[in-house]
Amino acid sequence: MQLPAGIPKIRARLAGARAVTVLTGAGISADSGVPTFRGAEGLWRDHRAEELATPEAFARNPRLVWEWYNWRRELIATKIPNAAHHALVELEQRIERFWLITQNVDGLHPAAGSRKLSEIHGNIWKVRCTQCRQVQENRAVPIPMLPLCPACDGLLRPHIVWFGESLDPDDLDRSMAAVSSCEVLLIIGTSGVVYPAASFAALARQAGAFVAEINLDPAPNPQIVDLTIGGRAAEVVPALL
Ligand code: BJW
Ligand code: ZN
Repeated sequence: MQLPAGIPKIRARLAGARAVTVLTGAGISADSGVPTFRGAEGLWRDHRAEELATPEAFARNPRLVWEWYNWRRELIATKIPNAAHHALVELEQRIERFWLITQNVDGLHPAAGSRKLSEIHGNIWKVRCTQCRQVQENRAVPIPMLPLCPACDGLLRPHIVWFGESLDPDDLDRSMAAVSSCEVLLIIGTSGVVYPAASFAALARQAGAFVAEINLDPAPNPQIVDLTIGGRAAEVVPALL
């Protein structure tokens, strides 16, 4: 395979960097077989994620929302991390100050071994009680309907950040600090339309970082990115090391 021309430039930046932050989106897991949100496979029974991933949708029809999550849990349970997830674990071990911010809820980064990590939109293998707010790991596939809290009998919901909900303040603070203090920001496999993650590239660049994007189908955004590489995450990311 002929490597894209930008790879040596990113390699050189990474080789000289003490602080590196990485932001990932659904595109990195697409190479493990997990469908992206805004791609052709992003629909479930004709519903878009925007219609199901809201507190209002859950209040209206918790069974429908849980059925969607059960479908995704079944699918994700069969998937494993790919070469891009593994390469980021290696990068974490090489770089003095490293932080990985993922929008993905599939748990494939921790499964690969990433530890310096914020899962800013939550994790599909955790549930939270709508009454007592206790968070628990739950790997049942499928989860029995409707799942109730063992402590208080309240309705359980996915421990995921839906549209209109705030991110965990500690995760957000940690991520903003990593974005505004890094020398290199790598943005891998995200459409960059969902906030606050969509603002991270501009924030890093304002703070003087070199910002590089890896995307199968990159959108033109030269104002906020120094370098774009068009390609599959599982091929490009390992080649950066
Ligand atoms: C490949 C590839 C391969 C394919 N290799 N690449 C400011 C302005 C406007 C609106 C807002 C704003 N601030 C907040 C909002 C509201 C809202 C928002 O951003 N709306 C926008 C859509 C306009 N944000 C929020 O509500 C957030 N909360 C918040 O900010 O609280 C405070 C607040 C609230 C309200 C108003 C103001 C402030 C919370 C957002 C949580 C989103 N969560 C979701 C759903 C989770 C459900 C679940 O997973 O179960 O998280 S949305 C969905 O999109 C999911 C993803 O993490 C997220 C990002 O998607 P991602 O990863 O980019 O995927 P895709 O599919 O879009 O893109 C894949 C990319 O990969 C593509 O580019 C492909 O080309 C590429 N690709 N294969 C490399 N092999
Ligand atoms: Zn409870």
